[in-house]
Amino acid sequence: MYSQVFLRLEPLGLERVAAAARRAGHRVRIIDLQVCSSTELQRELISFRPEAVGYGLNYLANVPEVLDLAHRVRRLLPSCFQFAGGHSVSFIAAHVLEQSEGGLDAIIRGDGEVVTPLLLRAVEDAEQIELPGVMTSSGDGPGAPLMLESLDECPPARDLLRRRNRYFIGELDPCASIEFTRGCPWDCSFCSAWTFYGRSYRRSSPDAAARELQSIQEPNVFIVDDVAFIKAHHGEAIAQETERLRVDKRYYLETRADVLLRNPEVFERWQRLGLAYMFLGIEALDAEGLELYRKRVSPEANIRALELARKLGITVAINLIVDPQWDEEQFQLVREFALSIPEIVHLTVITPYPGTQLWHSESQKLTTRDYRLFDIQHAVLPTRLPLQRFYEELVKTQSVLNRKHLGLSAMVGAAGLIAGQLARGQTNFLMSLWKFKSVYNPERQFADHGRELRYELPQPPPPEQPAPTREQLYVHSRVSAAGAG
Ligand code: B12
Ligand code: SF4
Repeated sequence: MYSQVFLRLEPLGLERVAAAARRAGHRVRIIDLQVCSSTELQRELISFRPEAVGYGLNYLANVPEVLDLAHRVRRLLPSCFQFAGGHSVSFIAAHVLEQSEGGLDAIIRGDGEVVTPLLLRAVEDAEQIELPGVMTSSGDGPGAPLMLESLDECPPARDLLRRRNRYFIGELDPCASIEFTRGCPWDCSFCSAWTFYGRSYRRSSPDAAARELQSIQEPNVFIVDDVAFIKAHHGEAIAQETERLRVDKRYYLETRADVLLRNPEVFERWQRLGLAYMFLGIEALDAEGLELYRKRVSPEANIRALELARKLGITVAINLIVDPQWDEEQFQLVREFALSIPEIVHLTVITPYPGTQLWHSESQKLTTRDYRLFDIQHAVLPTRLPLQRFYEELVKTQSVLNRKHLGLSAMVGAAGLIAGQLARGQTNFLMSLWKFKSVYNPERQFADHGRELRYELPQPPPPEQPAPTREQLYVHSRVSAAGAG
């Protein structure tokens, strides 16, 4: 839902996989259904007649759409090899493969760059598919999923995307994306970033990162790292190369309060380089909530980080996690808090995603297993308020927060900026200002629970099953030597 209002960003993972396939000699096209219609997809399938189609499944909420698409493509091109990969599907590969009922031939778990060319070669040579991290109807391939040793290898095939001017985040319109690091050393209970990468942490070389930035045509860049600038010296080294190459852009990144407090110099340097927006996952206002989410940050540190960001002149957006057990009073407290600070406040509803520890502790309580509701804007756990009331309170709070930044006065303030964007033919930010009411709508959100259900998430683990060890949660179980430390 956020992607309909506040942002739409390029599919970097898919572009990297496309680059790897192209490097192996294949002719590759990308259709991003965020910006292309299904008619265009159909036309492309008929004219290009691909021998293989790969679907990006980073998001659980997209699983039903991909399953339906795989059947459509099967009917159109019966001998086409179809596979999927991405973050979310990596945790439930066997389940999705079975649900596809022959629509999908394989699912790649983990990084896609190394194994996709091997898979395509096996398909071309009509060999039996037995590759690490590749699941087929005959089962899982041997060994752990293959990791890309160096992030500098196969930079994303950005040239394959049409309509790049449709990607934006807020007023950073148009906006490209870049990856400086892969992995996260923390272990929050609601998050699957750390379980996906195991304990690995990889960094791009400063020289390659700066050159990639230089090659980007857009004036704005989203740095997609889970936690930016954990290693201050790495951030400083990229900054130095970026300065040397005289790259002039504006940036958006996501990081943690404690990282900002520990490494203020690197953020200050990037602010001078054009860092305009920063997203901090504050998640909870009290120590108890932070403990529950295993955030390993104190409420005081969170407040100090906000003060520091203000001093640095960086606009901050924070996220708070909504507990379905909140009542009217709790929502009121959050509204008051949000209005008392200048930062942009986002709310996301706690959701036990497969691959998180929360999935193992909370999934028995799920009120629904409809993939489409797993977008952290719907309640999939029991609510204390009646569900419709819960959505009314949630949307009321979100509209208060939204008005603070996208209301009339904010628009008047942004008039010059919008005029500049219009002059360059960019309308994404302006359109986003009108969309809020149609997307955030309590009746619509409540009604979403009553839609016809065709595909569900896997059954939760039985309560008597012992909690998995950390290692059992990992997709990438091998720690990469490259760039670690
Ligand atoms: C950047 C980002 C975004 C961007 C999306 C950009 C885009 N268009 O892809 C924005 C800010 C828009 C976004 C939004 C959301 N996000 Co997000 N996002 C991320 C983040 C931080 C990095 C993703 C990334 O680009 N990584 C770099 C690239 C290179 O890696 P990658 O995408 O994983 O791709 C690799 C593999 O997955 C695989 N692969 C990927 N695609 C394919 C395709 C094929 C065919 C193959 C073979 C392999 C393959 O190979 C790639 C190369 O190794 C991840 C966290 C993470 N570490 O993954 C969360 C994450 C994916 N997001 C998450 C969530 C919850 C959301 C939102 C639902 C939040 C919200 N309510 O707003 C929305 C949903 C947006 C939507 N479209 O529906 C969750 C996923 C939860 C889930 N299980 O579904 C994650 C894991 C964050 C988390 N910690 O929980 N997100
Ligand atoms: S929420 Fe952020 S800090 Fe916590 S594990 Fe996920 S990516 Fe890391």
